[in-house]
This record gives sequence, C-alpha cells and structure tokens, in this order.
Amino acid sequence: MQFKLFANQSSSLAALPLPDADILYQADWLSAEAGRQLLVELQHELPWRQDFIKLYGREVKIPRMQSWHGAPHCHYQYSNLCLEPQPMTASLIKIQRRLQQELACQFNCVLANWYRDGQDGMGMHADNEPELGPQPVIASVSLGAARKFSFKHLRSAKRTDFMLQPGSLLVMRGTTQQHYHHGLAKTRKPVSDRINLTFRYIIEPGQTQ
Ligand SMILES: O=C(O)CCC(=O)C(=O)O
Ligand SMILES: [Mn+2]
Repeated sequence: MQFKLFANQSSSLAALPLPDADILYQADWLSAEAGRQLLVELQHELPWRQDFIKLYGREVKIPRMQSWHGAPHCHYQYSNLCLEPQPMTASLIKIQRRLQQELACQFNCVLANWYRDGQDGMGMHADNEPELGPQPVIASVSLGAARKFSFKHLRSAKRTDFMLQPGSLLVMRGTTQQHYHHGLAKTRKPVSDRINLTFRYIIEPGQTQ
C-alpha cells in the first residue's frame, strides 16, 4: 500500500493508519531552504565514518556512512559494532530542542546516516534495543533525496511503502517497534545524497523509568 496522501502534504503531523502502531508524519517539517542548508552543514560538520559489520565471518562495509552523537552514556550497539558517542553539534542540538518541544519528550542521542546514492540503504529492522525502553519514541528527520521507506507488520507480513520526503519528520512511538520492522530499500534509480537523523532516548544505567 502506498500513502500517496502523505507524499506532498503540508501543515502538521498526521497519523499514518497502520494497525498496532503509533506513527506520525509531516512532509514539510523543515522548509525546502532550511532542509538544503542543514544537509550541507551536516555533510561538512559531522565526523562521518564507514563502519563494517561481520557477516558469516567476513567484514563487510555497511551501505551508508554514519555518525553517532549523544550524551556520554549513550553507547550504540548493533551486530558486532559498538559506537562511542560524539558530542552533539550546534545544528543537531537545534533540531533536538525543536523536536523535544513539539513532541513533549526527551532525546539524548542521534544516529545520522548518509546514503550517498541508490546503492546505500538500510535493511529491515526494529529499533528495539533494551536500552531504548519498551516503547521508544524515535524521531526521524530526512534531508536530500526522497527515498522509499517500508514498514513490515510482523504478524501479517503486510508491507507498507511510502516516500520519505526531504524536510520531513517521521515519528515512531508506542508499540510500533514491537509490531513492525522498517527499512530503506536500495534502488537502481539515480538518486542523490540523503541524510537521515534518528533522535532517540537511551536510558541511563541505574535510571528507573
Ligand atoms: O534512513 C532512514 O530513514 C531510516 C534510518 C533508521 O531506521 C535507523 O537509523 O534506525
Ligand atoms: Mn531504524
């Protein structure tokens, strides 16, 4: 199913009608000009790295560049990778503050992903690491090329695709990570650079929720 309705819609955050989930989307959360500026700023400012994961005993490049930022306790672990947090930058703090205000919740870290072309992508996964808590709020800001984003409902295997527009905000919260995988498919179509920021909150050791 395609959410054509949301493709170029303006104004405010709207709920995506997916069962067992709580997902909000706004296509024009940033103006076109602000989005373009932020893309260039982040391309130049963040300490981008090419990371590798182990697959069947072999080291393989992950198909994107990434940069992990946050509070000192925010370690990010997946596959055999453990990322140490880089300090937040002024541009990341500005976006984080606006998100915290508009969504009335706290974030303390952000994963930046840079998809250089259609051969970069992210496999289907859930952001369900225990340190994110049982019902994490994940706020995802997209810049640059529009790319197809997919949700897969785990019980029914039903897939829902839609285009994530530059300047858009996608919020996944509630039970979304328990019932869905999400990902960004590679494409043979010519596409230019895209940067995605996913703001998260990692619980501090000893903190009770
Ligand atoms: O690039 C995207 O839109 C998705 C990124 C994502 O799912 C993640 O960083 O966990
Ligand atoms: Mn994710």
